[in-house]
Amino acid sequence: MKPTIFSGVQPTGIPTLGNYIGAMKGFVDLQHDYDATYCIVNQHALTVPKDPAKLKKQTLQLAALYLALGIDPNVANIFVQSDVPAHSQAAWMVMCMTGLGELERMTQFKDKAAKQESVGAGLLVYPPLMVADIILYDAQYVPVGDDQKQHIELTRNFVDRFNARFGDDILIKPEAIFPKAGSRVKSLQDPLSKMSKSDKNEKSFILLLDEPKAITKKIKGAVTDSLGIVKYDEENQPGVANLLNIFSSLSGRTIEDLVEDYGDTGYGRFKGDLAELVVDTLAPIQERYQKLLVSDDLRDILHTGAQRANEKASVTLARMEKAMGIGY
Ligand code: AQP
Repeated sequence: MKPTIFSGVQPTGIPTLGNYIGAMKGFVDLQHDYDATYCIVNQHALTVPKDPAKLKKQTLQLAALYLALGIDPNVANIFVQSDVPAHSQAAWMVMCMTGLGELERMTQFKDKAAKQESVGAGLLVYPPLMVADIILYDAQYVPVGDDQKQHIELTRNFVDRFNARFGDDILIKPEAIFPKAGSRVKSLQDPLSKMSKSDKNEKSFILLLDEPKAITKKIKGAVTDSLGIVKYDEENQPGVANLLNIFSSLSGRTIEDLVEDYGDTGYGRFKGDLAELVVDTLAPIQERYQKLLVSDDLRDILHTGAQRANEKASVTLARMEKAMGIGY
């Protein structure tokens, strides 16, 4: 039997190159070697106010993008979180066994709460929903970006606590899988902070559907330094290090090879080649996406995916409920 993986992305807009390199590229690369389940986590998207029509549209857009990236629905299961009620049912049990202090310590909660005028309780209890997402599919591995480290740790601690209290091996303890390069792609304008689609500065991120011209402009305008040497030095040259990670992830070339190639030739050729690489990587994805978005198959794929996910998730949920004494 293949090992199991689970991961998800929020339908909060067109994903960035950071989402792709940090997580979604791995979804495609790993699908044949693992029993893979990939979710569109639309309930997570409710943790900060969202326009309902936009959320619906973005859910289908993300489904089309999953497929356009190369996820094969006959190989990996793709579904929408809200189609599987077990996620919120299991999340309740997770919440009841998670300390308030643990949740208040989550850096993503602190960061996101600081940006809101009024903070909904969902923002605080979003990590237990993520724990539920993962454990319901008996996931052994979770391909994610580095910003999710703390949430995976929370999941692992929860599984230990649950199994210690109710019986060994009821839940599977997952491990994170981070990409070799680009586990945290940085903003093109502030290489000390994460590339995020919600960044107010559009020059800071590349969206997977950006036009070639915009991509080239953003990469050529990426903040670097005045040293003019292509070298991997996160501390003194964070902008260049970020571009090297992107280059290495998309080309499959090692950082050492890239450094040797571009060395002290300045940043012009380096940025130009990287822009071309990003454009060439995204062009076929964009072409497939446009066709998939209007295809009748999209809803059928999600419907079948939800059925499969419900079957699997209800088994784990029943195990959890039995262990906790829910039912009579
Ligand atoms: N910059 C990044 N580098 C590497 N990985 C990243 N991920 C996100 N940003 C980067 C990974 O993408 C997956 C899906 O993320 P999400 O849907 O939970 O969204 P997010 O992390 O909230 O992404 P954004 O772009 O920052 O969205 P907004 O601005 O809406 O909050 C995860 O595996 C994540 O690690």
